[in-house]
Amino acid sequence: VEQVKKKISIIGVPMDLGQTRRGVDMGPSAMRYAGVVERLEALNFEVDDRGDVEIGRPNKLDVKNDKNLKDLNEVVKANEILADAVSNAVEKGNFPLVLGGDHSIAIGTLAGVANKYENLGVIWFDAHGDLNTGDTSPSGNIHGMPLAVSLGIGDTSLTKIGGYAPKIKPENIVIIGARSLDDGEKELIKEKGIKVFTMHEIDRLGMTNVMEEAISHVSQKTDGIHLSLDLDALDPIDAPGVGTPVIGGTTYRETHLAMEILAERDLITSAEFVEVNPILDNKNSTAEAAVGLIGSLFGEKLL
Ligand code: B3U
Ligand code: MN
Ligand code: MN
Repeated sequence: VEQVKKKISIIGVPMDLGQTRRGVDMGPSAMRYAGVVERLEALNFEVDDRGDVEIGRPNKLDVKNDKNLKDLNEVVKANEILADAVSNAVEKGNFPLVLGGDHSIAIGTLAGVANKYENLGVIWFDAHGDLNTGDTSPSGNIHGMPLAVSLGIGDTSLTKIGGYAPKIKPENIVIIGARSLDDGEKELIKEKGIKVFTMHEIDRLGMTNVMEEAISHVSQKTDGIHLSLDLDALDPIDAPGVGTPVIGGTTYRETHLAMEILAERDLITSAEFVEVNPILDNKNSTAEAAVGLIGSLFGEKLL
């Protein structure tokens, strides 16, 4: 019997205002160019590409305000629009697949998803914690803050996006691949008891065990799980086209395996792939890696 597959709504978010390296706004185009729609259609999914969310331009870029939140107004506006688009997709019964754009867009994605669930789980692949606030951030870049914001921590203009806060609970989060955490982030991780599998645990346990533990942690009390994958979780050798590469990340193969394990368990209910920057890339290889990972997440097999 042919299984009825969920329709996938693709939402592009050409956002580059959550950080200061231009070009990540072209991430959605690069992933489309790398064949994301065709790849999913080949797996017999019906794909509805909703196009891109509109992003405003400030008159002057990267201006730090007294809150240490760069380009705050434009980031807020775009995330409100994204939250609506994602929310519509979920209401139609579709699987929202969001293509970034910098990681500040996770604020809007989670705002659009989390109120559809009693207890949304989050699996967050990243070299970073993305747990800063304007008070702890060394950069003022909002892409380093979305996980804190979704916990309801930070400036209310960000935490109230979508009209409610918090979106998620600390015990329903797992971070995988971390290797660059700021002091304030480390404190928050301890204070909230957030489960983190750093590169140390991945080296020690191997990706299979990390995924088993991560899934058992995040699937206990949750009724849906969002996957947020920052391409900088991967080693810069395999994903050079990212704004803040950090040496010593997961390999393409390991990350693939993680996606395959998630596909086998069939637990992921929404996903986003972020921080692909074609300007910094080597012949679109990072977008191609992202699309390969998306294929595996949706059940592509080698044989
Ligand atoms: N933690 C640093 C660096 C950073 C965060 N996210 C990325 N880079 N991609 C910050 O600015 O918050
Ligand atoms: Mn990130
Ligand atoms: Mn990152």
